[in-house]
Amino acid sequence: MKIETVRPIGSATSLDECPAGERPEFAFVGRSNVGKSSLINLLTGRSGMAHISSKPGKTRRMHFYRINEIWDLVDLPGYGYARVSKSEKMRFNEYVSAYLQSRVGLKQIFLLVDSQLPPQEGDLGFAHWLDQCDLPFSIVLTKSDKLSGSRLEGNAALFMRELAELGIEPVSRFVCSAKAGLGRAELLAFIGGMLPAKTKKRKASTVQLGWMKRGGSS
Ligand SMILES: Nc1nc2c(ncn2[C@@H]2O[C@H](COP(=O)(O)OP(=O)(O)OP(=O)(O)O)[C@@H](O)[C@H]2O)c(=O)[nH]1
Ligand SMILES: [Mg+2]
Repeated sequence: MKIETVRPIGSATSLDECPAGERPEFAFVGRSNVGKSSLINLLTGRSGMAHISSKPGKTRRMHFYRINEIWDLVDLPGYGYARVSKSEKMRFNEYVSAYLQSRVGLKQIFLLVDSQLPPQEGDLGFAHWLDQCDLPFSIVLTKSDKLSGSRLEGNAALFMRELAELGIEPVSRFVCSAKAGLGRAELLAFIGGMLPAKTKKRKASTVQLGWMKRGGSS
């Protein structure tokens, strides 16, 4: 999929503030500092689109972007940031979980996991919660440039095994590096495959149906 246009369409810290969900939506979620905003910049090809920081907890609001006027991408605030107060954490959890559970157009949640780490309780817990809510999600292993291929595969396999032991089967699994530009084509192809058929195609089938109708009555 070629990214032609990207525009911010809003940000929110409550369900009421979210823009109307008029398009198929794809959300990026994961632990604070896992690389959500960096990956979104890689996908959109706009380096300054989502704010990146070396300090965790940078993204505090839910940020919505419209892509090619066809689909919406959502950058969610990270969970598990230790320096955020308990009450603020609860508020994050409230609006992120309310958002995830109520958007009808939400096609896929990308749960980002740091490929450098062994399976983390927080990530497994979040995957478990998504599974319990019956929400479709895929795993995206981030920062793959930081480790060797064998360590990467080892950590990835370990994470998927832990999920399997919990009876959880994600829709798909991706490996990405925002730094090395890896995983972009795969993710965009996956998203593209979930979008409705193009208007052009729909027009073609309408024409054919009209012709068939005429043919049938003569
Ligand atoms: N080496 C490497 N560093 C990365 C990669 N992706 C992100 N980073 C770094 O990780 C840090 C956090 O990246 P962000 O994209 O801000 O992470 P985030 O998940 O949006 O963080 P919050 O908004 O705090 O939840 C930054 O210092 C990035 O430069 C990657 O693929 N490789
Ligand atoms: Mg961020």
